[in-house]
Amino acid sequence: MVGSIERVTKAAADAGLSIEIKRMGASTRTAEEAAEQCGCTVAQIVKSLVFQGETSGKLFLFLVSGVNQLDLGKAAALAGEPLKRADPRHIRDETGFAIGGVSPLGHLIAIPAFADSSLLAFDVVWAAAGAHDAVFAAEPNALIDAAHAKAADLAA
Ligand code: 5CA
Repeated sequence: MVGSIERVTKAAADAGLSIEIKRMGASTRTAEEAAEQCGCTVAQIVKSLVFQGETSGKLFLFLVSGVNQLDLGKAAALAGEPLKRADPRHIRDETGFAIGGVSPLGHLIAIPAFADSSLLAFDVVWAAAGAHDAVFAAEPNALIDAAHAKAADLAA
């Protein structure tokens, strides 16, 4: 997707987060693949999961540790409405990213975001950077701030 990686770079810079995007030359579509490529634990991979409000139709972003499952009840309580998995095309239209490369940063349209507080236990976490082989490392607090996300208990 043309411009996706550049959007992540710009959003990070605009938020004062210094990142270096790495193209791995191999798939980082899943948390397991990303961990293998980054040489980190799966827990240090930030999944960027997009859900849709059943009432409003609005999208919500949940940044979840690779080892955790999003608790939909907790997520719905934070969103203020029941949630369902978002349609991949809708995700692409609003974030500008295809599934497997959805980044916490640089969406086309601002999306309310929440982050799994268990990510805060690490010195460094890795997140997708807009393509299926692109990642970047960041200190979790700095990443969560740059993503304008609210840290919360999200894990099932
Ligand atoms: N690049 C990796 C690690 S940073 C990554 O993007 N992982 S991810 O977990 O954030 O993205 C894959 C996620 O997309 C899956 O965990 C799954 O929740 C979601 N997903 C996969 N297929 C679909 C689909 N058809 N519709 C909606 N979401 C999907």
